[in-house]
Amino acid sequence: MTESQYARVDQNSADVIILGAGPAGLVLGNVLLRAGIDCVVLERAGREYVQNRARAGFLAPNTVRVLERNGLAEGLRSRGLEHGVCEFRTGDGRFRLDYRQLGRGEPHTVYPQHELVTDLLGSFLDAGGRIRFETEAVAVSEADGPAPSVTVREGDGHPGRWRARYVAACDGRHGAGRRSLPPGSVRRHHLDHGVSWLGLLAEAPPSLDAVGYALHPRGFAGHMARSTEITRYYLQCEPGTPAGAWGEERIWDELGLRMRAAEYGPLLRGPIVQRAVVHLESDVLEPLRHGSLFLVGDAAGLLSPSAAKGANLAVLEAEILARALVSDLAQGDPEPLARYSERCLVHIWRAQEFSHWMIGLLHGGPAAGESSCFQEGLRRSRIAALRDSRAQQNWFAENYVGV
Ligand code: RFL
Repeated sequence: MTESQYARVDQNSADVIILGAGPAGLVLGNVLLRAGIDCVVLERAGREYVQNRARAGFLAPNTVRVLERNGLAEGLRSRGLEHGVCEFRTGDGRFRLDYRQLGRGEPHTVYPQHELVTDLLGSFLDAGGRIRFETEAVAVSEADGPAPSVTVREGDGHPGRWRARYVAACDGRHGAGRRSLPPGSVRRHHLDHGVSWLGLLAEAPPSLDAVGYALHPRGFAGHMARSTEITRYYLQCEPGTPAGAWGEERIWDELGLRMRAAEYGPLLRGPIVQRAVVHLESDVLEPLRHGSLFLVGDAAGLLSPSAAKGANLAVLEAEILARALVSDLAQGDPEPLARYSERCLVHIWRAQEFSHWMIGLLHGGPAAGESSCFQEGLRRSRIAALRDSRAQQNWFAENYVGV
């Protein structure tokens, strides 16, 4: 489309344009709105889709504190469940870690991400926030100048353009924020772990009162409660396996086998209501800024789901950026904005390091094939250290709930 065609479509503006209504975008929007900063959220999907997309569930104590101090924790305080135990099952037996009693002595709060998003959305709209659903950001332009713009495609296919002082890309790893970075402006550090998980959501109560990590010669299996009625399971599968490849019966049989249900108790079965293959990949972008364009949440760095850190980092980064934007726009102090990238990267690399350690614990390491028996030896040794060493358990607990 030419400049003159754009001139004919509506010109919209806000001080801050937020791309994406996930945890990052909605925390950012809420904090900015409460501080009186003019902002708008542009979201590709419809409201119903956004409110029903089941993903994360384990919130770190610091995430709860961030939400609390911004008045966003009412739902999770009343409906979230405290969680503090994980159980490891291997060919050498099983053991439990009550991580509430270890490290800093703090639990997780189990609260499904789509419920958190629903709460955040409700509070944003109640406070008069502006959000455009079914509005896909196509590109961010002129980010190296003082007036960046975002070209969009509305739900009915019409193009549009928004102007802002700043753009916050909270639109995930495939969003317009990342796509719009000029080549060479930002470095991407990427690691493919060579492992895939079939992520399943079952309409079935949890089968154990702990996060379950099962290490089996046939592959990893995981169990994580989402509520008293819903449980997330993971099954390691061959990379490239289509999500629909396995029937429900086979899934439950395989979960039972790998979780050693015959020894430790049966799994409570129910319909599988969602499934997706997640290939374990990690990346970090550096720096998290190009001019007036900032990267937040999954757009800033992708974490493998091995340690459940992604949504937690998204919330933390959103608060850091919100405060920095308020300093700049309301108080005329650009210093915190200048330090945004550096501050967040410290947290991101720490979370990446622990997630990577978890993959080593659950899978032995990125290398498979010829070195796999060596990797298996390392993995058994790591598990034994976690079972036997109080120092190792404290280290684990601190990192497991920390962001
Ligand atoms: P989100 O949640 O992906 O939201 C991005 C939003 O941007 C929209 N969007 C666009 N909008 C406008 N224009 C465009 N061009 C757009 N492109 C995309 C999308 O529609 C969407 O609404 O990113 P955000 O806010 O950065 O939040 C990140 C978290 O969602 C993610 O890190 C976690 O879900 C990761 N994760 C977990 N994290 C945890 O902390 N604890 C967990 O227990 C946990 N479990 C998980 C997970 C991720 C999983 N999957 C699906 C990879 C379990 C799974 C299975």
